[in-house]
Amino acid sequence: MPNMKTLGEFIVEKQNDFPHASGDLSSLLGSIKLAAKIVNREINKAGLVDITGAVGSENVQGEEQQKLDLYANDKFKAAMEARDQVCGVASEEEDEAVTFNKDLNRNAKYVILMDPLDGSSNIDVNVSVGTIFSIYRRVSPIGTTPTQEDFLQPGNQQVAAGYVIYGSSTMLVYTTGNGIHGFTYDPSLGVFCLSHESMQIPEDGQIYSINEGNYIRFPQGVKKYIKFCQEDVPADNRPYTSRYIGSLVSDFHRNLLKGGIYMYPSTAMYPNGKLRLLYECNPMAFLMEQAGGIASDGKNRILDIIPTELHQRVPFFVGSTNMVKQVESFIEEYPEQY
Ligand code: P6P
Repeated sequence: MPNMKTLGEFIVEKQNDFPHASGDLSSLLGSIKLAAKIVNREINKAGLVDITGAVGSENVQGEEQQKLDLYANDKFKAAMEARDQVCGVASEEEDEAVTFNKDLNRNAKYVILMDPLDGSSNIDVNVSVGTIFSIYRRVSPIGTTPTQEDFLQPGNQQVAAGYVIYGSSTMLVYTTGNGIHGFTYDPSLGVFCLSHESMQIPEDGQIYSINEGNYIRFPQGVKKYIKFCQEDVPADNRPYTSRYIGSLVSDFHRNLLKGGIYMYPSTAMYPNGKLRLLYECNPMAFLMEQAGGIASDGKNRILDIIPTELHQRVPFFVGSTNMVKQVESFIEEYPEQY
């Protein structure tokens, strides 16, 4: 790799672009990097050790928790608590936000929200899964116990966001608001190396990602868009290709590189959509906008939605600008629920 640069070097280099940066965010990203390596090690041997399958409990979403869900949750929480930059963590796997009450953490200025292992039901069938994280500056006073308001901030207040994709290779992709950059893990060296600097998504794409098994209960506008994707119009590169892995991070990452749209609209089972605003949609929306794409709930910019509860769900449309705008126009033209 000609200009091999590690994630750590890149973070410090970019931090120097901000002369007033204290280095706390850089150190926080370093702790995420460490936790990602630990989780990656367990995922890569999941078939060999007793860490796959369900634990027999459910999370607040009512979803069966996988052993690796809880393992990843514990490792990322521990990594955050061990550093003095984070005063609290909200997680898909935790009913309430976890506040760290050691002085070390109470004086910290960031909170982090995360889905420690998204798509975990795919682990047992060896399909890629991911970690998603979102970082905010706290709004409560330094030195106090963080409050709900620290975690219920709109996505446009994020200071950083990213994901780890545990796939054919393991990558960490993040933004601090100055572009989106991808790093590929080299297990022989134990480092993440810069492999995709300043990623940009094509404004048009030919890939649409949606669980068409839910078609019958999709909103009318979404049904119209799916048929639009399937029309035989070679001059417009249609029909598009349908690709749906069932793992948000994997579908998102492929569409980011190739162009495309990921959609999780409201369905019969999830009338408000399935994906969670705070630790799935907001971080992915921040990343996508940094890559030149857009993200909405079908009508409104995801990053401008004012959260009301920790685990709230929203319909999610994210990807190439022209594709998201196209489905939004169908939703506007055909407002019927389904
Ligand atoms: P469905 C995984 O549970 C997840 O949150 C996303 O990673 C994925 O895109 C979606 O749900 C899959 O949901 O209902 O199509 O199985």
